[in-house]
Formats: sequence, C-alpha cells, structure tokens
Amino acid sequence: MALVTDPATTTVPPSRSPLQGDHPGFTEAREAAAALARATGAALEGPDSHRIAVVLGSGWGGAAELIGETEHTVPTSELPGFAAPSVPGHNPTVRSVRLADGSRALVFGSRTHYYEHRDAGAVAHTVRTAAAAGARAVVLTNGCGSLVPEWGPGTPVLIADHLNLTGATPLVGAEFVDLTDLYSPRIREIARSVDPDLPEGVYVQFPGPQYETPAEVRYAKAIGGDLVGMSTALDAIAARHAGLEVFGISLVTNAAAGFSGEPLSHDEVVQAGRDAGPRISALLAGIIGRL
Ligand code: 8IG
Repeated sequence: MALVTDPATTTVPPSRSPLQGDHPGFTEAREAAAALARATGAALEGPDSHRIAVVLGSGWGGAAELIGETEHTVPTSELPGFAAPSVPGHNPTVRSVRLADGSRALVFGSRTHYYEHRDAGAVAHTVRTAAAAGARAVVLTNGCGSLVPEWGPGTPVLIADHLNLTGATPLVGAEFVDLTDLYSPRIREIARSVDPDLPEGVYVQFPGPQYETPAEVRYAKAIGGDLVGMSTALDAIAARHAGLEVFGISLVTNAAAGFSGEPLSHDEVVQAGRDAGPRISALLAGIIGRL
C-alpha cells in the first residue's frame, strides 16, 4: 500500500494560520492569550504581537535573559487554563521579551507535563495560548536521557523527529494532522548555522514520571530512538495542530538507564543543566535571534 495521504481526509494542512477551526481547547487558549495581551500590552496579531514562543525545559532556565529584554513577567496562575506546576525547580511564569530586532517573544518558564495530570489537553494549553497570542513558531526545549554513548550530559541535540509512546494525544475526534517534517527543517538549518556541530536525533516521549527500566531503554533504541524524555512530543503535536512551526532542542542531562551503570537522580539532571547553562543559553539566544 502506498503511503500517500488522501487530501480529502486530511483536515489540517501542515501550514495554516494559527488556531483555525473549532477545538475544545482553543476557547480557553484564546482567553489566556487575551489575559496575556492585557498584562503585557501586546497585540494578538500583527507586528506588536508575540511572534515567537519559547518553552524552557529542565536545564534551559538561564536562557531567558539572553534571548532579550524581559518587559513583563506574568505568573501562569493569573492566566486561565494553566494547571499549577508540581516539578521542583520549574518556574511557573511567562515572560514578554523584547528581541534585538524590536519584535516580541513569549518565554514560558515551564511546561505542564503529561505525568502531572494524565491530561494531554493540559499539556497543549501552553502552545495553544502561544498560537492564540499571535505566535507563528514555537521553540520547545527539554532535558532528556541519551541513548547515544557519544552524547554525554551537557550535549544539546536537535530533535529531528519523535516517537510518542505515551498512548495519549492532545487531539480529540477525527483530527487528522500531518506530522511529516513536524520539526521544522528550516529552523534546524538555522540552528546549524549557529552551531554546525549540533547533532540531531529522534526523541522518545515516555509517559513518566518514573524513568525507564534498562529493558525499556533497549526497546526505545531498537525502535529508532536516540533520546528519552517525558515531554515535547505531545507539545509538538498540539503546536502543529494549532498551526505553529515547531522547533525542538534537547539537552542531554543523563545517560539513559542502564547506559552508565549509575542510578538516575533528579539532582543529577539539575546539576547537568547548571553546568551546561551558559553555553546552551547562548545557543538558544543565537537561534531565536535568527528566526
Ligand atoms: I532530564 O533519562 C530527563 N528526563 N524518560 N528518561 C526520561 N525522562 C528524562 C530522562 C530520562 N532524563
């Protein structure tokens, strides 16, 4: 059978203006974007809207300062629809940042993870809010485990594709969203113009919150994975569905279970992020500056 998508059943083309159509989560995202516009003085479309959104994952927290000048910091608790975060070290604010060219970006200090509420709709709210706020592209960052021995802690890796092993989706009903080239080849090229040595790999999202067993890590490797984590794939699906161009970049914070002979700890993850912080912050700022 040929792997060709029938246009008649493809309701969502890969590129369209953000947040078109009806979806249960879109209404609340529009409300959150309106509240964000009030809090930041931004428009919801056009040159004074937030044209890019960035989601900071584990290890990426230091990047916000280098991306641009923070003009407003809004706790997500003041915006409709954001679940209260439950991860130590995660910062539940969204910043309105002025980029060097005068345009505006939204920088989310944390994300909602699937494992927090077992609700992919809660995960999707961040990127849907970004789309409703006028963003055209979203930069998804995360900390992850590595299945590639050469990619040790502190290595940034471009996400080329993903395997969604959560069994979940932020989509509801017959929403046939194309995920070919989900992770924008255009923006990956821009990233490599900032750092030509950036490797790229396939990110595997497990549901979490437990880390993998060594057997699950071997399985992830056998089916084509390079990185393991607990985020990003669901966010990316929701972002594409919302009409955003998606870019994903991981920071390896640990060798995946069974690769290093050491048990995994959250402290190790936090420390690897601290050590790599200055370098990956500069990298991220460089990429965003060229978008
Ligand atoms: I940071 O090794 C971080 N997040 N599933 N496995 C999974 N998630 C992670 C890991 C890891 N490291």
